[in-house]
Amino acid sequence: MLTVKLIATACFVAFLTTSSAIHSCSSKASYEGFSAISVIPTTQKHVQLLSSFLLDPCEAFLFRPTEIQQYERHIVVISSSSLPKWKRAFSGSSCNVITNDLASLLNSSSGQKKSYSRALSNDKVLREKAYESGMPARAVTQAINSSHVLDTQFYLDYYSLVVLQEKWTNLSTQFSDIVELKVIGRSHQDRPIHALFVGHTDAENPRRVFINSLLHAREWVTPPVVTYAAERLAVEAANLKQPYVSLLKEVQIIFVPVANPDGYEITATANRMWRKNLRPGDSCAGVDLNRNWDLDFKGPHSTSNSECSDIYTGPFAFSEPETQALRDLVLETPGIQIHIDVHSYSQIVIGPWSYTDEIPPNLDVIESLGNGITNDISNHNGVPYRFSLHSKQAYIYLASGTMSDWTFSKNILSFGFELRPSRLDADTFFLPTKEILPTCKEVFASIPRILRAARNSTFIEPTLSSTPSQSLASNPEPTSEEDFLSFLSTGVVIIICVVVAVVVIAVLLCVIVAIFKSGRTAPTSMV
Ligand code: 0X9
Ligand code: ZN
Repeated sequence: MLTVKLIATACFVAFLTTSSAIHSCSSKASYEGFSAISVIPTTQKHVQLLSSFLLDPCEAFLFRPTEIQQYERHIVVISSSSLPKWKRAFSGSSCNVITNDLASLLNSSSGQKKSYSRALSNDKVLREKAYESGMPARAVTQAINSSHVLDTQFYLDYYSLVVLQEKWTNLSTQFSDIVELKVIGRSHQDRPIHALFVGHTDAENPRRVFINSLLHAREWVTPPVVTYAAERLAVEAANLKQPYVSLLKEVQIIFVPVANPDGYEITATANRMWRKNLRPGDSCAGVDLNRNWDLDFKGPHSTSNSECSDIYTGPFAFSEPETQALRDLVLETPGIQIHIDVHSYSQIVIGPWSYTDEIPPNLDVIESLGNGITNDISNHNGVPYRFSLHSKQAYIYLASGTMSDWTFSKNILSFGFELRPSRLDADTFFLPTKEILPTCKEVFASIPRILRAARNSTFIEPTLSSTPSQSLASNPEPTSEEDFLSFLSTGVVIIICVVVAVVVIAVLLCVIVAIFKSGRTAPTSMV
C-alpha cells in the first residue's frame, strides 16, 4: 500500500513538473489556457507536491515562497487542462478555483487606458460638485478662486505610465510653489524615473521623508496611492490647512511613484503578472529590484541566481540603473529620516530587518512608529493591517538584499508597506478599481504621523547588530571598491605565503644536500 502511495506521489510530482514546463516564461505572457487556484496544503503530501512545483524557475506562484509551509495558502497558476488533477490532489482540503480563464480575467481587469486626457479640470470638478450641492453660481466662482480641490476622479482607475507622468507634470505646474518634479535616473529601456519633491527645506539641518513604490511591476495599486499622497499634501497646503502647512515647512517629502517604469509598461501591454525590471538576459529578462541592494546581497532568503526566476538578484549589487538611481537619490539627499517602500499585497506594515530575525537597533522607536502607522491606516476605513517584525511577530517571509534593509543600514528608519488586499482574500486576485481611492485614503491617514516623526526624529546612527552574509561567498567577482580591496589584500597574503614556503623549502633542500655531502665526504676522509 505504501509503495502504491509512493508511486502515486512520484507520478503526480512528474506530472506537476511537466505541467510546470508548459509554463515556459514566454507562453505565460498571455495566460491563454491557464487557471489560477488557491490551495492550502494540509498534509505532508500536499507540501511535497507544492514544493516540487517550486522547482519551476518561471513564476508559478502568485507569491513565490522560499519553502512550502503546511496550512499556508498559496495561489498557483496552472494550465487549465490540469485543473481536475489539482482538484483531486487537494480534495478534502481547501482548493478554490479563482478563475479557470486567467487570460480573460487579466484582460478585463487591465483597466489601463492607452491615452487618457483629463476631461475635467479641477475647476470644472469643483463647479460640478458645488452646483450639485445647490450652491449659488457666484459663491461657486468665489470658492474656485480661493480653494484647491483634489482630483479624486483620477483615483478611480489604473493608468498607463504616460498618463501618470502627465499627472505628475500637472501637479508640479499647478502647485509650483510647493511641488517640484525631477528625473532622477533612467531605466534599462531609457524611460525616465520621476521624483516629486513636496514641501520646503531651507533649514540648515533638513528633515526629509522618502516614499517610493512599484519596484515590482505588477503591484498596480501602489503608484496611485503614492501619487495621491503627493497631490493631497499639495492641495491641503495650498488650502492653508493645518497640520500640513506647518509640517511641510519643516519636512520635505520625496515621492518616486514608479521606480520600475519598464516593468510597468510590460504589465500593461504583454504580461500583467510581470514583477522584475527589463534587464536583457541570456535566457530570461529581468532582475528583482527588491533583491539587488547590497545588504545581504545574494543572501539565503527568497533570492535566486537564476535569470528566469522572479526573485533573481542580478549579477552584482546595484547592477541595475533603477536601483542605482534610487541609491544615489538617497545618498545625495541630506536629512532623510524615514523611508517607506510601498508594495502590495498582504495588508501589513513591515519593520526592519527583512533579512534576519535578529533584533534591530532602536527597536522601541521602530515599534512605536510602526504600530502607530498601522493603527492610522487600519482605523481610517476599518480595513485591518498588521505590523510585522521578524524579531517578534512576522507575517511575511524573510528576504535578502532588499531596499528597506539597505536604507535602514544607512541610518534611515525604514518600513515596507504591503497594501490591499489581504493575503487571505484568495478570491481577490487583483485589486478592483473601486478599492483604489479607499486604499489611497487609508494610507494617507498615516502621513501626518510620518511627517511628525521625521521632524522630531532622534533616530540617528543605528549600529548593525549582526553581520549579513557576504556577497563574495556566492559571487567570486569583486563587486565594489571595498570588495576589490579585500580581494587584492587576499591576493597579497597568498603571494607572501607562497614566497615564504618557497624560501623554507629551498633552505631545507640546502640543509639536506649539505648533510648528504658531509656524510659522503667524512667516510672518504676517514678512509
Ligand atoms: O518579496 C518582496 O520583495 C516583498 N513582498 S512582495 O510581495 N511585494 O514581493 C517583501 C519584502 C520585504 N519584506 C520583508 N521580508 N521583511
Ligand atoms: Zn512587491
